[in-house]
Amino acid sequence: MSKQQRFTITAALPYTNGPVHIGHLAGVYVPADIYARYLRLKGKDVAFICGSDEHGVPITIKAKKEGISPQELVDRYHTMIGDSFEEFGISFDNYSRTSAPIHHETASAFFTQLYHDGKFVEKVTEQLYDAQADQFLADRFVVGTCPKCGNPESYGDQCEKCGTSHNATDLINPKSAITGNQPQLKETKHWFLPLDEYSEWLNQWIVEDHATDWKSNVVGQVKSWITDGLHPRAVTRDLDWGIPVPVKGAEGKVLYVWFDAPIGYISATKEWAARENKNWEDYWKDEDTSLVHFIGKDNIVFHCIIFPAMLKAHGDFILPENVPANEFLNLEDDKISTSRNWAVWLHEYLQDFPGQQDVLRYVLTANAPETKDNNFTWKDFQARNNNELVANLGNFVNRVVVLTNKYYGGVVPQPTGLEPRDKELLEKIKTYPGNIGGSLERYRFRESLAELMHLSSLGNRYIAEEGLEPWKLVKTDPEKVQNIMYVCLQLTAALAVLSEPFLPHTSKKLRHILGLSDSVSWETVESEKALLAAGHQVQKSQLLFSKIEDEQIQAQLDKLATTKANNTTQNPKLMPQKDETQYDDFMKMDLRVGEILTAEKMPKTDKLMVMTVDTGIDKRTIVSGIAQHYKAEDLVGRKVTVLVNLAPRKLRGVESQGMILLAEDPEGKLVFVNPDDEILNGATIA
Ligand code: B3M
Ligand code: ZN
Repeated sequence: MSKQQRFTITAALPYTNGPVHIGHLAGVYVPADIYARYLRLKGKDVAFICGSDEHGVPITIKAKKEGISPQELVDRYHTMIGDSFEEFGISFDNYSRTSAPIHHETASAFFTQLYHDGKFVEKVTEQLYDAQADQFLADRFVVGTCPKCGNPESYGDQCEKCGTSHNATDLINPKSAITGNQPQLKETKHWFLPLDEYSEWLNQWIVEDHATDWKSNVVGQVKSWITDGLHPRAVTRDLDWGIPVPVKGAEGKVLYVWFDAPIGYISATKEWAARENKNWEDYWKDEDTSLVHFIGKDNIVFHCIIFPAMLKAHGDFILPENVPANEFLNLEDDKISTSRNWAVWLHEYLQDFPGQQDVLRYVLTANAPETKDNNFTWKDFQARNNNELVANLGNFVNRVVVLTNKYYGGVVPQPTGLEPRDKELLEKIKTYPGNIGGSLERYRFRESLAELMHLSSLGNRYIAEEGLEPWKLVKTDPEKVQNIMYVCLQLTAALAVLSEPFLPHTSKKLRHILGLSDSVSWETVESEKALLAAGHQVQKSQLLFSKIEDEQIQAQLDKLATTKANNTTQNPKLMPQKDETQYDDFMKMDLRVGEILTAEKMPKTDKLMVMTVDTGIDKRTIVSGIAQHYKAEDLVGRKVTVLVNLAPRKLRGVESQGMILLAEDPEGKLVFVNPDDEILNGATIA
């Protein structure tokens, strides 16, 4: 197989600690999907690979905050992210996950080979350690000042401000993200990949050899890191969530998430190949395969320095042909932020704009942060839909199909001697696949989408040219109208094919309306063949796009305004809202009105109060940490809310058979949550 026939296309594996938002889509998934769809249309052999990145500290932190296990957290988001990608039309050949056994095996084997080949440096070094939490502070467990740019909130492994990747011990004034304490140094053994040894090779391969064909933001960043000097990077961590380090003497250690995650591309390809009866090695070991990584700019160091160094050290794998990293997308002039809930979440968009996936795909591509950070606004979203998709593309297609039905009962008319103007347009159509494809092959997605829309504009101009409008000419010169409609139908068919990478749902609908055979491909549009032969029957028209009204946009703006108001007025110390829960899960809790019958402070403790509570169903013992807030004698006779079906647990030897609900403010003040009015003990609460 010659080069440029087989492609392995990867899209950054999303972390499963939250849903996907428009920033992720614009930066990574939409361009990657356009590229994959385009290559498939060109008849290439494509493996489009992604999956959930389920290890790493942010996942542990979030799970801890919610009081659930990391596995429960990643299960929830893996399903949610996978489902929304599918509904949105991201056409992964495989969406896998790094908790899959095949990934654990693949990543372990990769590490083991490098270990046996002596590619690591094994070192006992002093690492940051939080004595109170009894834990080493890797990656996001530690925050401090970035040694490069001075950002006071850099993480242990990477500064989000300047993108630099560093070791946690490089941070100035480090603080534990768990307790806020200043960490100590404690000795521990780790395995380091000596990146400095790859410096010269990386410089030659990226900075020199790809100086012109890779994006300048990518080459520029790589060059600056190499100039600053590459250092050995630990690829193992003292953590309990991740892939165990598969060597003796490494108990309690796991692979660094950025060591295992990119190997996830390989594991996901293996999983897919096994399912599809293909040979995965063709996609990762054959020099004729083009490997392309789609990522956001914060991932450049990992895909252009660390992962290539790993692949090189291993020796069996191909290296990326390109890493077309995008810049960031802002939302209404403010940085997208998961913690501040400043985002348009994909799953919410799909709910709020059902069936309108392609509108968002369109806007995110037209406005993609390709060479600089860009801004998404709801007004622009509405304007692009109404003025471009509805008024240009939708309008042209609708006119053509409606008139074909009106004049010819939906049958493509026979041309009656095409005039130069008609022939010129037919010739012009054939140049579009090359232009659109040429831009796509250079990763210029905005430019290629503009080309597509240009073709539709040409159609609109042609059909509405002074004196030639079919609706005027049909009475006086019906033969000429046959020519015009024939040409318009060819152009519409070309739009159906060429829009597929960008607007797959629309393309499918349009192909159906036109009854376009599956064999009509990208190449057919370039060829001499008619896309719709005279005599071919088309269906009735269906609207491809509909106007988005001001109210819909206002509703989105209101939602953001509420977020902003909450962010500014809210007590910053308040706990952020927990993740959504399901009705059924909530209904599993049996909450009742109860009454405290007796209360006694537990001896030798400050906080614990032992009470007998009448739950209506029974009288039982409940232990609660309220002794610093209430006196025993003030409790008797109080109505309280009790979670009665909580599994019993022992507190200082006394079994507590339920939980009394309490409200707690950021200062730690506790008060009972109790009904205002007199109500029967045992009354249910929901
Ligand atoms: N999980 C995405 C991120 O940094 C990260 C990508 C991994 S790709 C191997 O948000
Ligand atoms: Zn920095």
